[in-house]
Order: sequence, then structure tokens, then C-alpha cells
Amino acid sequence: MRVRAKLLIPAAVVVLAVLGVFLLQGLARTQPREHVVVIQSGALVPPENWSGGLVFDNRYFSPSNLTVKAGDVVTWINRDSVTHTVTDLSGQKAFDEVLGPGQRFSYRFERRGVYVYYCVVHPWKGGEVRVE
Ligand SMILES: [Cu+2]
Repeated sequence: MRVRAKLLIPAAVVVLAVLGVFLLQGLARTQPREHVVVIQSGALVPPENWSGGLVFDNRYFSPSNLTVKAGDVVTWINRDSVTHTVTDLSGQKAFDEVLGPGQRFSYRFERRGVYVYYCVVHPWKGGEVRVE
């Protein structure tokens, strides 16, 4: 009986530890994440030979293409010296925010889909958030 108890306790500790690791992994997977998009310094300069369409380039929004999970938060930070906007062009018009130099704006993407956004002041700056 004593020998059995001595074996049972370490076995129980191992089982609990393994269960704990699985639980923590599950939690980590379901925790909403925050993603950062930087409005780059110099984003006010239009691309050469700009023809009027949106340009998805990390020189403007970085990254200009981002894939997130539903429930995740995206934070845009304006690192440029002038004011920019983060304006949703999708039918949902989920956000339209003016960001002065150094300002940031966060939005939680609850609904799946593709959100194309741009800057009203500098309309070559395209960005896309794909919510899965
Ligand atoms: Cu801008």
C-alpha cells in the first residue's frame, strides 16, 4: 500500500502537469492578439508615376497586408510627421480615424472578411486586413 501511494503521487503530478500544459496552450491559441501597423515616415510622398489607384506597399502602411483571427485587435501608429487617416473602404465602413503624428488607433475585428482601407489625405496608401 505504501509503495503504491509513493508511485501514485508522482504519477498524479505528471498527469496534472501535462494537463496544465495543454490547457495553457489552448488558452494561448484562443487569446485575441494585437497586431501593429505602422504608418511609415515619408508616407506622404506619392509613388513615382502614380496613376490614381491604391498602392499596397510597406512604405506606407507596414505591413500593408495583414491576416488576423476574428477577435484580434489591430493598432495603427502614425510614425510620420503629418496627419493621416485609417479609413475602411469595405461596405461595413468599420473605421474612419484621423491620426496626427505620433497618434495611434486600435480596432477589434470581430467579423470575418477582407477590409481594404486607405488614407483620405494621401489616397495612394492602401492597406488590407484579412480576418479569418
Ligand atoms: Cu496619409
